[in-house]
Amino acid sequence: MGGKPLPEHLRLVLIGAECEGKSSASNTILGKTAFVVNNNGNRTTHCKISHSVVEGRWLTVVDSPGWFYINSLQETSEMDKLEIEDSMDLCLPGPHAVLLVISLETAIHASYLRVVREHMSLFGEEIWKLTLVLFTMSDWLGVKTVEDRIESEEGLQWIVNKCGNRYVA
Ligand SMILES: Nc1nc2c(ncn2[C@@H]2O[C@H](COP(=O)(O)OP(=O)(O)O)[C@@H](O)[C@H]2O)c(=O)[nH]1
Ligand SMILES: [Mg+2]
Repeated sequence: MGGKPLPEHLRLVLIGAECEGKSSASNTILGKTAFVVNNNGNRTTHCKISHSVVEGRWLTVVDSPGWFYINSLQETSEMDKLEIEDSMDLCLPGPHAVLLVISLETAIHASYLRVVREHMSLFGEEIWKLTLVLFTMSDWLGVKTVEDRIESEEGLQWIVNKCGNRYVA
């Protein structure tokens, strides 16, 4: 594989709407239960950092509270906005990559897309250069592929394209 070698200490931040699987994915990446997963009304309210050593490399992961998927930036509480913004500062000097977490079962209609764009604007346009889409809930796909899913959703194509066509499932 081409590209830059991985840094000795990799710092990642996970962002996205609520219930897309950010905390679950963060735990999977770290290989331990570091973050509380949403259930019975429990939700991530603060960003939180955790570390692990994976294949001999230091890994830092910041999990963040999401925005409600149909709430405009204006409708998101000031507290949630601050927490979402703080996620980038929690792993100074900043993340190597930002994972925008989207469930493969989420319908990416126009308002979902607008809400993603509005909340991403909290970090400035430059953030997109560091961002890749992390697709969760791949069990939902069945026999379809991630590529089928992207092709079927114009909004998803826009997001993936904005991330320089970087995505993982
Ligand atoms: N079926 C399925 N459920 C998942 C997956 N990842 C997370 N979940 C469930 O989705 C819900 C939200 O997950 P969570 O990680 O808390 O999402 P967050 O709000 O984005 O942090 C929880 O009930 C998880 O158990 C997945 O890959 N497949
Ligand atoms: Mg969470």
